[in-house]
Amino acid sequence: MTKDYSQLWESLGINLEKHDGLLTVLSDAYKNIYLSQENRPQGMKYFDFVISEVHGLRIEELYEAKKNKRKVIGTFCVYVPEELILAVDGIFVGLCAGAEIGFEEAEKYVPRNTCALIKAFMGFKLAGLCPYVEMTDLIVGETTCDGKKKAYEIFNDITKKMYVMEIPNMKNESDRILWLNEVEKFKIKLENLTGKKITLDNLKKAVNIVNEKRKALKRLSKLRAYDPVPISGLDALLVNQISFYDDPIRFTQKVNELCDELEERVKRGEGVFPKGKTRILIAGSPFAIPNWKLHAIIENSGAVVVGEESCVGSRNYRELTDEQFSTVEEGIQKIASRYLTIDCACFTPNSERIDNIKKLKKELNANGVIHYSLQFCTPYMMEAFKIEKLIDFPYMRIETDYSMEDFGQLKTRIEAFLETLQ
Ligand code: BJ8
Repeated sequence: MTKDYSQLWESLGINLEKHDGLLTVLSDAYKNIYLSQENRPQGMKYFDFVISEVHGLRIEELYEAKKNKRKVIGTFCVYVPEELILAVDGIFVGLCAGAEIGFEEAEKYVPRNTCALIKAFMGFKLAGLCPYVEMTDLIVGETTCDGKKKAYEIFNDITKKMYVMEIPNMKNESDRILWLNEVEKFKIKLENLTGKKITLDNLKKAVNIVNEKRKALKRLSKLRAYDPVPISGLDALLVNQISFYDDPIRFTQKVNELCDELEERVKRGEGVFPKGKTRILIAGSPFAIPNWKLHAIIENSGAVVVGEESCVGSRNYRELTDEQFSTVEEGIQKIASRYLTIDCACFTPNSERIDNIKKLKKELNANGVIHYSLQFCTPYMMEAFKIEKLIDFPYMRIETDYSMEDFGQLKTRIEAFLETLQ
């Protein structure tokens, strides 16, 4: 950290003692997992800095923005349209958490067998460890899986800030109408919250900002198709995770700078690992910061992760919003239909997801796919079985959580899988 933020944290009601402990654990984990990697691109220095300041400088930026009457809107799902938040000059932040923290507190509100992602976002808040939640003016949930739906009711009792968007479970014409209606309602909610109207001009600008961010992430993804691969899976994962926290314009610029450097590496035939490494695509549940476990295991077992078919990955940036619209209503329609292309396992049927996995595996020249589901995440656990029956390439299913207890066992299984790919 560049300075002492204790006063700021204290003003947000953060538990300073526990928070210090959290930062120490995080910084040690980061050193061990990230800074120990060899041959990292120079462009990762910015992302290292962002992580070192994730509860510091970024929180201070949000604090300053709030002083200038800007609103901070927290989200948990890639279904929440960032474009509308930016159009009212709001700040979008992801609130999912990827560490086993505050679980004891969370389990006083939700059953033990709730997925780690839900217990973590509740736990961070209940343990007084999340400055982002404290910074928010509105927290947007969505009716995706049952666990989230019910957790949001409880989270609202705790925070009094929840607004929930109804996400349909299917993609029929009536569902499209329902969803368009929800996006329109969200627009009104944001306008009322901020006192700012969404105009054609600010909506077009916002759509462009988010499209540029997605284009930069797509560019990064494409560069991972090369052999030797110019960036590790761990580093690419980190960039994707930071996309939910950083200022979008600055982030896009930094990702593009990183990609310029990676393109040079590719031209020189240089990689972060030697040519011919076994290449893995991970598919499944999201990876919230600091959930780096699976990537770390795979890359410490002699393979490289070349892509994530995940909401912290391709599901977040695959589709752009059509920028050709000439009224606000038309823009809202384009945004609504773009979001309905997301192939979350909460939908039924969700056959496009299998096609997307096949396509991504091919594009990234992956040798095999590891399907990762968070334990108790029924939608992804179920789809993992279905996918297995419909593909003809090497594939393994993993169910895990945020704990390190199964680290050894997972490493053994993954090493055995990798051996079959050689
Ligand atoms: S669009 S994946 S971000 S809902 S892991 S809480 S599904 S039990 S996070 Fe998700 Fe939106 Fe879908 Fe993506 Fe439930 Fe599963 Fe837990 Fe999950």
